[in-house]
Amino acid sequence: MAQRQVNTEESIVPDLVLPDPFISQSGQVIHSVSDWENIRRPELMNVFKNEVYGSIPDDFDEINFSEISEHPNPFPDLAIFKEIDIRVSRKGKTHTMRLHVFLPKNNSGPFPIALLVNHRPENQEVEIAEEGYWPVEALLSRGFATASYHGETVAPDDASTFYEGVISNLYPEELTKPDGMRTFGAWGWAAMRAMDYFEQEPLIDEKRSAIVGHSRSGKTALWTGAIDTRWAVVIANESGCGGAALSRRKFGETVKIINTSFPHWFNDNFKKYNDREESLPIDQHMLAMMMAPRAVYFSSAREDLWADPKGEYLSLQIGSRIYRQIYGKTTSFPQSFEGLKAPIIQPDAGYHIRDGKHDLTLEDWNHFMDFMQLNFQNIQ
Ligand code: GTR
Repeated sequence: MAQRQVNTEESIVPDLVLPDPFISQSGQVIHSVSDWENIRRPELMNVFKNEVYGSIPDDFDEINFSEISEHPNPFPDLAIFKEIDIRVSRKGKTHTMRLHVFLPKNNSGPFPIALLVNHRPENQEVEIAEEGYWPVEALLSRGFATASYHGETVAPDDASTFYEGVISNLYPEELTKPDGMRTFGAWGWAAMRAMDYFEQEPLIDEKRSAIVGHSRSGKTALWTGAIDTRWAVVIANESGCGGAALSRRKFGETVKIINTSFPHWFNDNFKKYNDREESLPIDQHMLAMMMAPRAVYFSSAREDLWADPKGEYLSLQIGSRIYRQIYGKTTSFPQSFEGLKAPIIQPDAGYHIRDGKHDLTLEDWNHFMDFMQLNFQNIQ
């Protein structure tokens, strides 16, 4: 039923009137890094937490990492393979999540790392390591370590059971809060625990880390990258509505459609904006800005109209003002989306659009690797 209301006609996209990132709630004009970081960024983070994604509680009593061995190493010549159980306790209860890690074998570390948030079929984490979705060999051959976890290791992707993981185990009080932790919070929490693991692993250079996600996991990567500034590079592939794409364009998937199909993804407050995108106090260009001064990358596919490729591009193009106006950089994007020819691989913010459908492919990763390499080089 919802499908009938979907617009994929550029000619009927409403004129864009976006909330101003550089005017604070009290009307103050934001010019400096200190005003941005102390006033406006925290204000916007609160709005995203309260009105859109819900919280990611970060308190727990204990965390430990144990290496297990369930699968054989699929790349014994190329990689050191680690299957890690991350065990987290809070108030006498425990949740255990699984992380898969590949480290280049024939070089000396510490290695820069890309973490993939996975939502492809469960129990196939190691199997997918051979496909374009998670091209482990290609990553290793360019000197990157890589890791992945499945969303279901912390929260089932199901409206009636999503809390039967880390939420009911460790943070049950979140369930009754209208701005409480839902699946994006839980999936992001898992990425933060993966980062906790990276920080104590001598072979990983966690200062050179990227979080990568496709589609619903792209939305997760963005919200996690906003909350957890330990990620140097944040990459969202075809993340669409509630991810990279501007909600006010109402092109492809809309706030109402996503909240109806996936009521467990965003917090309860976000439902207020069903069919009322204009009343959102934020739009997704502001989420892109939350990554600054770290680096952010969006990507789209031409046939993926459901995710609104142009809306994904515009939010980054508009959001990239943060690097120029606040951080004094030269980062910018061509005015015309339609005229884009090549991937934009540059410091701070990058983008590509490729032919084809909604998917995460080796072609996408090749551009991500170029972007990571360039941006990791600039880290002290
Ligand atoms: C779709 C959903 C999108 C996107 C996608 C995916 O059904 O409408 O927002 O997240 O799933 O994750 O593949």
